[in-house]
Amino acid sequence: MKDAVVVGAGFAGLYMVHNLRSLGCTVQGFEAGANVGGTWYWNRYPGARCDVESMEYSYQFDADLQQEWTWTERYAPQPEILSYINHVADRHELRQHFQFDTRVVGASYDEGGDYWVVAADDGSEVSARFLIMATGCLSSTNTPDIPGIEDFAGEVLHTGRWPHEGIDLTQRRVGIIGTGSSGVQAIPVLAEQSAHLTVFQRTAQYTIPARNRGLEADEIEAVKSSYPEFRAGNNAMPGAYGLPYQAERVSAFDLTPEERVEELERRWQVGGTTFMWAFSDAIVDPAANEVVAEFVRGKIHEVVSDPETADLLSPHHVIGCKRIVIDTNYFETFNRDDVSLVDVGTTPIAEITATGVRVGGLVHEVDTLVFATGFDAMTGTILRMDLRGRGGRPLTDSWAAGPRTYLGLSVPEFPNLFTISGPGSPSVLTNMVASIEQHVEWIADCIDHLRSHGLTSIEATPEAADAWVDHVNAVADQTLYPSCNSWYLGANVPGKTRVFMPLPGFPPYVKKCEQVVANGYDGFQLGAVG
Ligand code: N01
Repeated sequence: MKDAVVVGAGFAGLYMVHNLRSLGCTVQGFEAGANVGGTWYWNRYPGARCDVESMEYSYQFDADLQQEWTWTERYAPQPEILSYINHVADRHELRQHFQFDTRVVGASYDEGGDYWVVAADDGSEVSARFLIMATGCLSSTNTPDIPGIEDFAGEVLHTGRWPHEGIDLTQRRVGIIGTGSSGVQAIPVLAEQSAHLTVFQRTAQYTIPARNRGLEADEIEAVKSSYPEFRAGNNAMPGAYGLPYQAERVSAFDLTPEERVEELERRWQVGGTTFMWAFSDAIVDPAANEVVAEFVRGKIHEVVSDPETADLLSPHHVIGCKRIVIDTNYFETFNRDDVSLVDVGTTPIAEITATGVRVGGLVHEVDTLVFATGFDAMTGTILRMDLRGRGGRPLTDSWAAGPRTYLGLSVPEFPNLFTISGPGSPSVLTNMVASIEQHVEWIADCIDHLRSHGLTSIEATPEAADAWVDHVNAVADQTLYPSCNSWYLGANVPGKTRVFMPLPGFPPYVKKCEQVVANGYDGFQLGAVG
């Protein structure tokens, strides 16, 4: 029997294996892809890059690595992040612990022996004391069930499963469905690469200029010369990122209208998601939020030459309640003659035909159809496995009313199962790499504690999980996040229970995790077999 099975070889799985190995644990890793990288292995669509700055979006645990590795752009493109992850895997000899091209399809907990029996799609089974899901928050793609899709004569692509060899679109009329982060990044590049691009937009998007650029040697040096302080400062930020953009923030209504516009304009010129930090109440007070939203709508009308197109591209929901997006030339792209915008919010897509997409009475002819329709976020991947805890109870049953975890790390009735950046943890509201490191280190310390005390099981109590779910909801309810149809709520997947899944606020969360340990794993039941 192994000490642990780790599922996934992205940022989380690699660091988990690294730490377990340091404890002297035996580990079997499984990865569905052919190589390491996780989200950065799969999401290879044109224009893919991170929306957290490159000097922040990297591991903190290896001081030499962060000195030796040099990022080239403010926001790293997908190939550079993937080569970084490959470099880390080689540097720490992590690849050898994974079986690639292998998907975990199920696992059952053996109550008599305190271990998991994990089944993979190659028919193999492995037993392990601990089962650690490093499966990512955005790893199961969501493709809407639009009638006729199987009749389409051209290629159908999904941004989250882009062909590794790339695709020549120069002679193709391309249609893209979806204007979330993936669509907004891909659209300007696809417009350049294709003969014609048709964008099918259901909800207009608030997007802020990324103002991406090459990094200068002196700014890289400034961070590298004080990396520990830079990391500590970022980790004290609500989302574990954005230290350079911190500013004294006041309510929108403590400023004059002119001062409000000045601050928004300043942040618009700086670019990036920290635009939303202009006012302390931007994501809690609808009136402050509307000031920010109206500013962005004004920008859209400045950039887009055709007023009707500008209207259609102007969102009217709460800004930030769907994840804020950053872009390079997104709105500018709609000034091109070879780009069309189709509103599928008022009149939904009726069907896909052999030659295109029918909306109302009109078929928009395309040769290639791109789904930028996102993911069954945070729970999709775990729930697609047949996970069975105490008494053979399936996780799908346990989570029927939405994910129920303690700290986003542990599930009652599923002992010795850990979820890295699971629902109920800050995860997608943070710099994911920072959140991942915090979770991995917590899990590794916990396993070390159990082993050194001769214990063989840890399980969240139902009371602790219920209180935690209430806490996550209460924190989210103090914000405007739950006010629109976002994937944070599961609203993008038909039939998915609507529950706000991530927890806003990284520093208090970290403190809580530390307190739980200091209080003897408060909220958990620890046990020993036999
Ligand atoms: O997915 P999304 P994504 N008909 O769910 C539309 C991270 N990420 O892949 O808003 C028509 O955000 C849907 O419309 P609506 C990041 O966390 C990060 O873009 O539901 N349209 C929406 O426009 C991000 O938030 C980076 O009305 C349909 C789009 O598809 C997360 O991944 C880059 C439809 C889906 O948007 C997910 O982003 C990329 C239908 N039937 C991703 N169904 C960076 O770091 C769905 N849509 C920069």
